[in-house]
Amino acid sequence: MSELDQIVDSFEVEGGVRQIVPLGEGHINSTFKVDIENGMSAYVLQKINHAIFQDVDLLQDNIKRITDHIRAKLIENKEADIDRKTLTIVPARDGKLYHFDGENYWRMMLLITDSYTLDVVSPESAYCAGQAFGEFQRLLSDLPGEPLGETIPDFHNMEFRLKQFREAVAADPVHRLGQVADLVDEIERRASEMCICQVLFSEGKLPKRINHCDTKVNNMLFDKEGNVLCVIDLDTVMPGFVVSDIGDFMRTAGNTGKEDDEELDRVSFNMEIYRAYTAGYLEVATKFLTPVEIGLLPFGAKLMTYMQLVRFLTDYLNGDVYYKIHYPEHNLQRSKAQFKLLLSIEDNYREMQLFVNDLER
Ligand code: ADP
Ligand code: GN1
Ligand code: MG
Repeated sequence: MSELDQIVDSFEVEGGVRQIVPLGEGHINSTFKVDIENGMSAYVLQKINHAIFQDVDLLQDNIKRITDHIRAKLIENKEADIDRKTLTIVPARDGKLYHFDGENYWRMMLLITDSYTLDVVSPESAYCAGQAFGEFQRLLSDLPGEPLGETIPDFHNMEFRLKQFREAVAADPVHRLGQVADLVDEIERRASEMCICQVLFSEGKLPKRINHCDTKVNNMLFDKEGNVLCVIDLDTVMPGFVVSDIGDFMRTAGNTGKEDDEELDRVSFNMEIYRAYTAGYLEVATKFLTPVEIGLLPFGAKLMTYMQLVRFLTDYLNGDVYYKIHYPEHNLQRSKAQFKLLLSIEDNYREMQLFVNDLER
């Protein structure tokens, strides 16, 4: 029995393993597809990045609460095909929501069959994605019990991310600062504008709500017609500002190039995707957002692209300790591509604001 087979065997899985293959493009966890001999079921096995998610009990308890709550609502609404519309945790044989093998933490879920992740979406799919992330927030707005804990403290706190960045700049532990002085200046020039959410929050003008906090386009499963099936990657669902969830989708699906594109000319902001996603999101979310939150939606795209630039560049300066990289200068290339996207968002900003104003009228 291979090591991975043994891990699978510690979960409530029926039947023998046929094959285990890597799945997806995530930067944090290691994900595998597990096919079972009977061909009836398939699973997703994940090695949790324990250096990043340090409280695995909190992490898995959060996901259980979230998925149980969404499942109950889907049942109440008499939805069909519920196992493809929300994640289902497969418990370990000892009843726990994860398995610890002495070194690593593992978890299992049902694989959502006939589902796809997309890197490039049509405006129609972006519209559906906007509705789906709005609906995700709406469904979780009455989650009973204690507020969800922060699985990564200060995850989308811009002031905190800038503090980490400045520490990396000051320490320059692997002597890369000389190469990125221009990018450091560009970040500092925009720093106070980018901390506006923290300021509004401290003045009581901006609420926190349960957000997904990682609305990358590949954290959503689509069916083959391009309709949204299920929101996945629930590790970072926690209280935050709604600008996060509008912004990260724009940053990924709204980029005409790739997140780490080596050809910067391919990177620009796609206004068609912006309009479609914003319209879909607002169709659902207008009911619960405040005017201040609605006014900040275009800012979300700018903020999350800027925050990602700061996070990638911090990791580059620190010697690539956080994100998985596929070649030595990967985090630098990611930073350059995010900066190019940020410039394009800034060019389109006025039009983005007008679009939201017009929708609201
Ligand atoms: P990471 O945190 O590393 O991004 P994800 O939870 O997003 O990990 O999973 C990585 C990829 O695995 C996803 O982008 C998706 O392609 C695939 N995936 C994850 N969960 C499922 C699932 N339940 N059914 C089908 N595919 C899944
Ligand atoms: C990570 O896990 P994944 O690949 O969906 C990261 C996000 C970043 C993203 C950048 C826990 O997301 O915050 O925005 O990479 N997740 C964590 O692509 O840090
Ligand atoms: Mg993911």
